[in-house]
Amino acid sequence: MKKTDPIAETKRDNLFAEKMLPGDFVFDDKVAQVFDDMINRSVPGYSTIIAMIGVMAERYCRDNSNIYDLGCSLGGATLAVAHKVTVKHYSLIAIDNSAAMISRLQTRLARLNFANAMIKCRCEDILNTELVNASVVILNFTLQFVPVASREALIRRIYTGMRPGGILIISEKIQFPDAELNRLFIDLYHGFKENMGYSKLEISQKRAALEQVLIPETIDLHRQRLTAAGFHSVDVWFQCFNFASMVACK
Ligand code: GEK
Repeated sequence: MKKTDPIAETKRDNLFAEKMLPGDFVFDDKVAQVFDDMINRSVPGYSTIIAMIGVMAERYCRDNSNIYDLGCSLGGATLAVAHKVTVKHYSLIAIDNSAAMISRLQTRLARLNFANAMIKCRCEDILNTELVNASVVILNFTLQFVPVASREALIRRIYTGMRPGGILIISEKIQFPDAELNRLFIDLYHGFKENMGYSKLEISQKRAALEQVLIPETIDLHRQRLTAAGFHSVDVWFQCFNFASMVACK
């Protein structure tokens, strides 16, 4: 099995570079085409988070269990897990409701000779998908796109579908209760995006497009929801500005 990803066709993200009419962000084919570049230049620490998801999955994956990557996009986390986990018999189930993402992920897996391996791709809404016998569940920057009213039920269903001793890894853009720190982190984040080559116009148009679609919450709210669902240990393992990743243990 090849260790490197030969997909060099991922294009540079300039979707918001020209002045455009306002509209909500959607995960369509245009986004899927540039997604790797977009997420790497838009989420501080993305590559570290992806690598560490692999490390955590390797520790927690159990024989004959399932690992779910919910909202997998092009499979950044899925591939990190597939490369790290050494357990022989397990299934890695990558789910996204964007047909464009799933189709590109399938092409990628075929090129990497993973197509017939333990990775299964499903184009499904994670609010309806079946979750069973999970030792590891990954929600890497996905819950933030789920309607707020559906988040509690989803977390509870994930908990129910997990084995005792399993972990949920959940990464999110976050909000801060302190208004000054909230402003500071957003401002620092915009500085990060400028450093990554996005113009002020791109940053503001993308921000407007995400406003009604990506709803961030506080770490406290995530912690409360996870604890109320039954997870006994919950904490942040990574944070950079207004992006954080938490781990929750069943
Ligand atoms: C990564 N985890 O690279 N059901 C299924 N998929 C969904 C749903 C839903 N209800 N809502 C949103 N999505 C990836 C990055 S991106 C994060 C995740 C970002 C999917 C959506 O189609 C998109 O592919 C993904 O969640 C969010 O590690 O773009 O900031």
